[in-house]
Order: sequence, then C-alpha cells, then structure tokens
Amino acid sequence: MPQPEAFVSLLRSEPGYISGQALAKKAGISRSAVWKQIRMLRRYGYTIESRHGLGYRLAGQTDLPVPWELARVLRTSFIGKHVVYKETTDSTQNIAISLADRSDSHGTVVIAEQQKSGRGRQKRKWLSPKGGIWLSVVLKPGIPTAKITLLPFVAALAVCDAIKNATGLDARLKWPNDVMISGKKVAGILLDISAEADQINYAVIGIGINANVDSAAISARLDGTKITSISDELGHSTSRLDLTRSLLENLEHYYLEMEQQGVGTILQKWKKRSDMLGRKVAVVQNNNKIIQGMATDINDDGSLLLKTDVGDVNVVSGDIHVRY
Ligand code: BT5
Repeated sequence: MPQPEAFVSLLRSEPGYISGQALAKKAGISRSAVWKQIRMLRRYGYTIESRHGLGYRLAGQTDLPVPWELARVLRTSFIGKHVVYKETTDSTQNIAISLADRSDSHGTVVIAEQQKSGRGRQKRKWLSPKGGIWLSVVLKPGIPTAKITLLPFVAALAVCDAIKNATGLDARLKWPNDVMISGKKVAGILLDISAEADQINYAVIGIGINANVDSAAISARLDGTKITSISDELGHSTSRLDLTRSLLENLEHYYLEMEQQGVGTILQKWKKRSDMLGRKVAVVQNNNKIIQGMATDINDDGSLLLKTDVGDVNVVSGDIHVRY
C-alpha cells in the first residue's frame, strides 16, 4: 500500500481526471486498493471528484496538519521535523512523553484530530473534539532548571502570534497560560517536565487551540468557563494547516530567542500582548484561597506581582479572574 503522501502527489501531478486503472498502474496497486486510498484521502480532508468514465481528480487540498502537508510548508530547523499524527488518541502528551527519552526527539511534534482524555493543569479535563488543534512538542532545553517555568510563556506567545497571523483575530494573553479572545479562553498550554536538580531531561509542551469547534457545545460540558473558538469568532472555519504551521514556526522562533537571549525579551513581548496588567483581579489558588488585588507585573521567574491591601504579593500559581 503506498503512503498517503505518495498517492496525493500522484493525483496532484495530474492536471485533469485520471482513470482508476491508470492510477492503479502508476501506484502499483489493485483497483480496489485505489478505491481504499481515495476513501482514506477523503477522510484526511482532501476533495477528490470522481466522474463515471473519466476517473478521479484532486479538486481540493486538505486543511488538516497531516505530517506530509506540514513538511511541504513548514520553515523550521528542528520543531516539527518529525511529526506523529493520530486521528484519535487519549492525550498527545502521553505519546510525546513516551517518545521524549529518545536521543533524537528534540522538536518532535505529536498531533491528534481528537483526544479522548485531553488534560489541563492539575489533572483537569481538556475537552478535545474533532476540529481543534491538539498537539504536544518534545523539547530538550539547554536552560537552567529554574527557568523551565518560563516555557509556557514562550508557547503562549507563539500561539497568540499564530492566531493573529493566520486569522487576524486579536488574541490576548492571560497569566499564567491562557490565550483569550474578547475575554474568553481560546487556547491553553500545559507543561510536563522531567528534571533533576541541575538538569532538564525533557519538557513536553502541550498546546490546545479551539480552532474549528463549537464553543457552545464545549462550554455546555464545562463548569460555566467562558470559552470561544476561532471559527465562532470568525463566523467561518480556518485552515488548521496554516495555523499549525504558523504556531510551530513562532514556537521555534521564540524558543531560540529564549535560549540565546534569556527570558527578558520574551516576558516583555508577553506583557505587550496581555491586557490584564493594571486591572483588578482575583486569583484562585489550589487550596481554593482567593487573593484579590491589582495585577501589576510579571516577575523574571514568571510569577505574578499583585498589589493588595496588605502589600505586594508574588503569586506563583493559580487561576486568574479578571474584571473587565
Ligand atoms: C490548560 O489547562 O489550559 C491546558 C490545556 C492543554 C491542552 C493540550 S491539548 C494537547 C495536549 N494534550 C493534552 O492532553 N493536553 C494538552 P488549565 O489552565 O488547567 O485549564 C483547564 C480548564 O479549561 C478546565 O478545567 C476547563 O474548565 C477548561 N476547558 C476544558 N476544555 C476546554 C476547551 N476545549 N477550551 C477552553 N477551555 C477548556
């Protein structure tokens, strides 16, 4: 059986229709195998017209970030050079973690069309129906262990810029790891790490973007969290291939910037894209303790500086509720 990419390029090289018989001959497979390939490509999102007496014609490209299409367009040096693509999985984080110990896994990307047990921070659920971008990236960062908590800032910047570049929507950042549009969550970031005292073995960055999903249907299954999706904001669907490409290119760009120039410029850029600094916020911490105050800055270690009635407080973790 030829790989999907080989069969696509066969169809792509034909300007008009090509008969099933000619396709079978060129691909070196049977007529029924041709039909199976056509069915598979349609499932991958390609539009293939079939006409009685004429055969098949590739009439539309896929918008899915399948590895062979990403390879044609992606301009990166290491992120996404190896892509694992699954139609369904439990969580792309689990696959990425299982690959992370391999010596050549730096930059490996795992993408799924849907996740059955997508997760957020603190084992929270991340709903991942078909239509979203659910991916994990394996990284072996050459940075001190103490700086690893800044990786989600790098990822959030990349997501924010990718959404802006690919769709024109005004995405904003909310501490610590949310990407928002009009005050509603459109994407989230998760970091899993394996580290020793002075050395990071690997980091796996998970990124979930509500691309072409029905946000009302997701919201109805959540505890009233305000969420949105790119298709709901635009009023039409967006190309997940373009968005994923921009995301991975931006991620590599900001990752290298952090490795080479430190975290200073990354945090500056993050702050520019955030609209929560200078606003009153309530931080809900893991023990359900709530701290209220004015969000004034992000410290160099990524913690949030809050001005409260009893003085300045550095918040290391929690969920922020912003009053807009
Ligand atoms: C996050 O956690 O925002 C991190 C999400 C990371 C998801 C990616 S997808 C690829 C990779 N594989 C995985 O299994 N995970 C990563 P957190 O800040 O803890 O937010 C979780 C909360 O967001 C939940 O408690 C829900 O309230 C809400 N939520 C769940 N699904 C959502 C969705 N699709 N869109 C927006 N909010 C959602």
